[in-house]
Amino acid sequence: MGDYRKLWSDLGMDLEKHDKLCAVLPELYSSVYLTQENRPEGMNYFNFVVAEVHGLRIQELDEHKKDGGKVVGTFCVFVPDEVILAAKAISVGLCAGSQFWVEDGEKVLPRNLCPLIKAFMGAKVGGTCPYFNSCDMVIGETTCDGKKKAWEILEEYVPVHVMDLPQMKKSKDYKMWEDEIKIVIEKIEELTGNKVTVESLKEGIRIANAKRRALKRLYNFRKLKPSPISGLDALLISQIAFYDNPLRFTEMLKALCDELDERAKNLVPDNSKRLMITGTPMAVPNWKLHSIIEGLDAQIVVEETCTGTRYFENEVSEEGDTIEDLIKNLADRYLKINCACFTPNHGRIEDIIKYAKEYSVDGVIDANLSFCHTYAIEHRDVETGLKEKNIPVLQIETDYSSEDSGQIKTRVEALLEMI
Ligand code: BJ8
Repeated sequence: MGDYRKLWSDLGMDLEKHDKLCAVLPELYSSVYLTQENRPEGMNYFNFVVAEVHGLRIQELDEHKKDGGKVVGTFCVFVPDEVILAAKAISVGLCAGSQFWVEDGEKVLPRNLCPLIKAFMGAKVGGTCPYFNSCDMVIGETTCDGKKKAWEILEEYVPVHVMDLPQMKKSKDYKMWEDEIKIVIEKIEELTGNKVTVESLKEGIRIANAKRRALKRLYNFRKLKPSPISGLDALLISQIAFYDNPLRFTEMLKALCDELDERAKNLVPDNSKRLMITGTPMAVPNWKLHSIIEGLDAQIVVEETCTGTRYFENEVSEEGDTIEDLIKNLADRYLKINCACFTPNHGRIEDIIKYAKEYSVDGVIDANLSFCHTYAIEHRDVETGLKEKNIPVLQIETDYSSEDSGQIKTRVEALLEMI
């Protein structure tokens, strides 16, 4: 990575603390990712993105801001990127996946809280995330209680707009979500000074749909036996989707998929077990479970998570002549996401069972971040649904620390022996 200290300092970051993060990340990445054998050539682009994660992309955000553009941070796959794109702003996903940020998060939040929330808060409070410090505004949402209350504290550090996400999917909730999308459009227009028009919103929809299509194509390769790409690599690509330039990301992913097309012609069957991960999102650089599991005789072939299928399934329709038509299309697509914050949430169990079949999985790991109550409670339904189909399931509740890695490995080994 080049020298970006001036840029980071201009962003008001704590350089000394940030140096500590920069010292551990490359080592972690190289031990988890670069030790994999026979990776597709197309992964070189994604290696490069990680190597420059706090460098080149931040410089791009800086140039965009110097040209009068705005940067908007998000934390949830319910926030419609299409609207941000339509106002010519850049959207970056700010969910954080490292234990490094947890300590600073705990300075303002209770310790017994989901590590994802503590980590994103710590990244801002400690001044160690250049993405956060590039944001002109962040968009929160009323999903779980932890996030909902965290916005009140985050507002002391950065302008926050909170979208009121319904918790049910009745017809009135669709109407409510349409209203929330209208409000966020106004907010973003106000921030950027750019009007969201039918044409610009359609363009935003096209860009987001193309990214979804490319991710879906990637996931389709994972249905093959064996998958021509590791679960670790697929996870990394999904994580990068949240902050890379969407047009470039889509092109690079398409190129990787073209390479996988070739690979798919010469697959050598193996006996590794095929697993699905379902549960809470894995924000970058949370590669903990994937690296433990794929270090054993198993391959993760699908993630029913927000850093997996929930991010790209279902496209937004481009049909319509008015902003209202397009807003309705957005609401319809986004409310198809099955997050445990909704009640009831039977659609998620149906999705899990559908994917288990489509990806020919031998077992499922229901992986939830500690203190995430909605997903923890929903485990019972996940287990019941899978048991009815005779699909083994293992529940793992964990955080970002490595203390329980040995124990997780033992439990996954036991699952693999059983299947
Ligand atoms: S759509 S999963 S991204 S809310 S922060 S709920 S892990 S306690 S992230 Fe999420 Fe949107 Fe739903 Fe997806 Fe639990 Fe932690 Fe809350 Fe979390």
